[in-house]
Amino acid sequence: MTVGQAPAISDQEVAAYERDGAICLRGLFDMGWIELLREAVEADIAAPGPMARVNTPAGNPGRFFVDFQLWQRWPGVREFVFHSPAAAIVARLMRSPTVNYYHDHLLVKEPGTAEPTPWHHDQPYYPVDGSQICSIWLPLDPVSRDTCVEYVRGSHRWGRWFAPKFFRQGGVDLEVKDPRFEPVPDFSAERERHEFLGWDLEPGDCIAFHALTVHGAPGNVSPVRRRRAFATRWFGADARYAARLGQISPPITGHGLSPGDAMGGPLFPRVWPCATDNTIRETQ
Ligand SMILES: O=C(O)CCC(=O)C(=O)O
Repeated sequence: MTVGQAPAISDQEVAAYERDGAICLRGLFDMGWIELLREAVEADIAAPGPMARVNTPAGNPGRFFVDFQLWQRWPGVREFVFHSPAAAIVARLMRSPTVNYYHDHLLVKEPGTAEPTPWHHDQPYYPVDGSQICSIWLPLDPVSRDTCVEYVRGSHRWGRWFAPKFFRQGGVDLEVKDPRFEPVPDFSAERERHEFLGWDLEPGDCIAFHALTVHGAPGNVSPVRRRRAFATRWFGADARYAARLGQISPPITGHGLSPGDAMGGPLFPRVWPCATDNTIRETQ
């Protein structure tokens, strides 16, 4: 497993992340990391955590399973958080001198799952302000473009905040009262108005995206292929704890932070710079 120096991320790739709000990075995670996560994911499906949910109604084909905070229960995931190339990747993309870990989100769509992931962006779910919040969406199975999460190019720069939805049954509103939030449009009906980004991915590839980039995903219509995705969320130096009016997700409590505090402490640990050398080289 590559704990040492990871492949380079170019200035052009950093600029593409900043411009588009989502970027595909090829082959940055070797199969050792993928196997470690697959093992943890199977253990988690067999013994889910307290926030796990099945978003497929009983009787429907397939199964859309989600869970959170695997890093707190499975040593392989903790190893990934602290020692994989992920922290260095997001430090480089966010141009941040430091990275703290936020949380993880497992999203498994078994073969034949019809439920889409509703259009949304992530930051309205979070009690966090700041522009340096980045996710890595890491598929543990091959994913084709027509099963991949799709991103609305540049939407992180619109200055709009859309009301969050639970993922169950294609999207159910959270109880939110924040006057900033507007209803999320049906972007599937606005194909002509926007550019949508999505990719064919192999295990080892990932998508890095900004917390305000609008995205959604189709079901997994493959009759045979699973779609196991492990998403991790990371803070840069400008992230601050913020009070939100209404529900947040995931509901992480016990951190002791007050509005305006930098994100940190044992629940949001510093992972970059780290003790091991997993520096991402800077190239032209
Ligand atoms: O995997 C999916 O279906 C959606 C992923 C997602 O919404 C996220 O990582 O924020």
